[in-house]
Amino acid sequence: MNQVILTGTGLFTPAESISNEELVESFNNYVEKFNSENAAAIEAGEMEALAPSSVAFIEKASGIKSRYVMDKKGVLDTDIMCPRIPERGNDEPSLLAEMGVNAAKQALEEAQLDANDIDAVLVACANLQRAYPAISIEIQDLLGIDGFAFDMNVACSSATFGIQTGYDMIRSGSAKRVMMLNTEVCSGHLNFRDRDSHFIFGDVATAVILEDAELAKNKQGFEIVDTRLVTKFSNNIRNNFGFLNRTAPENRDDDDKLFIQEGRKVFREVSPMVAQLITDHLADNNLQASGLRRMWLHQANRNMNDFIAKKVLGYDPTEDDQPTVLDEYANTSSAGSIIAFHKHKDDFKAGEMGVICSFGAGYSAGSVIVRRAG
Ligand code: CO8
Repeated sequence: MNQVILTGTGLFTPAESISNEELVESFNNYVEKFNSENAAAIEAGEMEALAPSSVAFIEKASGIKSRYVMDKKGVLDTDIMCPRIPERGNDEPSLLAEMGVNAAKQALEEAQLDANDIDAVLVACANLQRAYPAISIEIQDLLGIDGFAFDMNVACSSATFGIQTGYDMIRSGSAKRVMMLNTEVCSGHLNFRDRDSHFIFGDVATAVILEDAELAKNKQGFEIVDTRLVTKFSNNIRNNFGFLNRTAPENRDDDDKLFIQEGRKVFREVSPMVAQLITDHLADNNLQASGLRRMWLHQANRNMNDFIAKKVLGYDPTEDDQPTVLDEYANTSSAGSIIAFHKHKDDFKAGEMGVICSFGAGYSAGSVIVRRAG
């Protein structure tokens, strides 16, 4: 089997950011307007008044302080509460492809590669903007890459599933160099009128380059030691958007055609599942948690990550053990663990080990053990 090394990462961050204060002000204006427009029905007990959101709740429950978005104005406009992103012509690059190309160029630079050195492109994400042609094939074309490309969706876990897919391809010899991208416009699938979830997500794109270690020019990369994936069906995080919606037009715009979740249940069920996955994965590789320099966890919830890291490490994790980016980026679905890795990997010394771990809808979770080369 060929050795595989991760030699570059890239991050595209949208220009606009929304603070909790701005988001809550907009939400509460909407609530006030709704309640006053429906005052008679609420008074008569025919309708429930909406409750306001709160900055203090959001920060305590999730750790999120702000999020980047592709369109701030539409999200904050109480008459719209949705990003407004003009449709592009078929001869223009799509939004996701454009974001992905931006992240890809950075990753190529770090890997000291040209686009035509790559022979497979994977887009692994939760929010694909169209059915086909694949966004990955469009990115392949925009960058001038030969070979092949395909899209895959394992919701928030997509990055580790994408890394394992690329790792397996390189180990078996079906590709030598793989580009794996996570392109997310989560704001397009978020119900900004839902108090329970309006604060959760943000937009971003990340990229990772995986190579056959013998070919790598960047010798300072991270060897992939091993990967492991797990899935278990659950309806607790769900989005029923899809091509069959038009066949039942009476339900086409219902809330379940956007992100919905039972957040408490997700927290309770997924956290132990992820801690067990990492613990078992380390043990099966004859590794101790004490040998880990860092964990780059999926960025959904600060308290969830503290729980997982404490369970794995056996003590309260520091910011250095388990860095947080969700305070600035919010939950960026598939991209979260890769943003954390991108921003917090350069201080690693040769031989130091870490775990990239993503988890989410499905349920699904993935663990990738890496060791700094060089
Ligand atoms: N402001 C003030 N109060 C609020 C608010 C608010 N905005 N929202 C809820 N409350 C209230 C509730 O009404 C409740 O009140 P009461 O106790 O009186 O009933 C109280 O606060 C507590 O509510 P919760 O129990 O819901 O609060 P939690 O402490 O559980 O926190 C979280 C809620 C933050 C959602 C938390 O449960 C969480 O983060 N869970 C994990 C979520 C998670 O990891 N999900 C993964 C989803 S990602 C994925 O895989 C899908 C990707 C798809 C991308 C789609 C893009 C859009």
